[in-house]
Amino acid sequence: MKLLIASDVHGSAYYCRLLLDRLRDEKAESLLLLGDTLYHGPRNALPRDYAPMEVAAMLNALDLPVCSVRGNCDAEIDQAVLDFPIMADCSLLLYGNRRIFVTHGHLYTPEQHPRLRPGDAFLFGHIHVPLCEERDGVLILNPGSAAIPKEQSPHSAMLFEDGVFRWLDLETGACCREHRWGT
Ligand SMILES: [Mn+2]
Repeated sequence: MKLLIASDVHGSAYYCRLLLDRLRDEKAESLLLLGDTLYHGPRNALPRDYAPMEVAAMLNALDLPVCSVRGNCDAEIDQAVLDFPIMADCSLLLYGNRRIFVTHGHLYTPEQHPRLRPGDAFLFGHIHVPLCEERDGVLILNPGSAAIPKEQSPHSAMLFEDGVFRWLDLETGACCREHRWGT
């Protein structure tokens, strides 16, 4: 399974298009979104080519499984225009005997989440900064933001395949970081 993981598209048609270019070029088999997909949010400046309905149309047209959790900027009306479920506050992915706890990051945080075992991972968005570090044996992961990166980070997303996480710069397609989680 090759999975593309992205967060915080915030209605940018430009960066959504780059994300789907990576999805195609990398031949990813599914797309996991970590929330804040359509609405820019009142505290953010408008991202490049802000066009929430164009983003919805691009995502709805994908011919592969799209999964998402709900971000703090995602509301019922966003769900009404998206063809895949976005309203869950968290979800779990199983990878062998490991669990990946998936959430946006405003309700559960790396500091506060249901107990995970060493070897599990906590995957979130929300802070718009890529992250890869281990805390108490739990791998803390963040793909960064596709549209509104913060702290001088690139517009980014993350690939997961065969126990390896790779961070991609959406504008160049280059891999900017890699973490081998093992099998
Ligand atoms: Mn956000």
